[in-house]
Amino acid sequence: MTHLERTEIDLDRARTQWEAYVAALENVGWRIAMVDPVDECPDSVFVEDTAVMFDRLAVLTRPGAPSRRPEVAGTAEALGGLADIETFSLSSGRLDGGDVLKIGRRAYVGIGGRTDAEGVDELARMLAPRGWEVVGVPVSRVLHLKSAVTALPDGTVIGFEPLVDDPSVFERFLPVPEEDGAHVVVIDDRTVLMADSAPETAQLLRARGLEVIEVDISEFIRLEGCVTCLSIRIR
Ligand code: CIR
Repeated sequence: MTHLERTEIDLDRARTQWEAYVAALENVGWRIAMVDPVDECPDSVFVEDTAVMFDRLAVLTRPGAPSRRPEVAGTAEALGGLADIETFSLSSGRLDGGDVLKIGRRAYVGIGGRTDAEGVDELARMLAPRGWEVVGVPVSRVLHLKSAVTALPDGTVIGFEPLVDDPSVFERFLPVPEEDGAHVVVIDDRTVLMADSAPETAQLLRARGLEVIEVDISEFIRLEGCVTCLSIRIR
């Protein structure tokens, strides 16, 4: 825990919520590949932090919390079982997947929480020849960049303003009324998945013409996670 108080987690409820999250992705047609559980890595359910997809390239990260580094091997193994996926392992600095927000062929990377400038530099050098632009942005009020902001299918960045260091770094920024409303998983051009604990934001997004699927992830929010962290999407 970094920004929240440590509280007791209801493991049964967490399992039920995780199963419903997986089912929600399956229901909209995603095929699920599981990363094997590792009991010694209690944060490993937040699998997003261990790899980031750029086209068919999976960048295996160097998590900012040293206790989370052993998680990467399991993700690498699961990715190795998928066809057409190339992998690259970051070798310097630190970088968590939760700090990487991709919009088009630009990746905004939060620096300050778990990710440092060295990790961002290596990522930028490696991705430049592949046509990706990497832009470092400050993060100081939350754990990861995507704890503060995510993006709608049309590229509009949404965030709960009190937790966003500098909304002006994004081309289009839309403030949302709830902290949990800042996190969406883009399912397709007109559908997003989000936590059910941000009903006003869900309404706001529906009014913009989006279909919103809601899931209960309260136990993971108490661990400083959100909807994006529980999966790595390969498109
Ligand atoms: C951690 O501190 O690393 C976990 N308790 C939470 C990680 C959440 N991951 C994410 O937002 N991408």
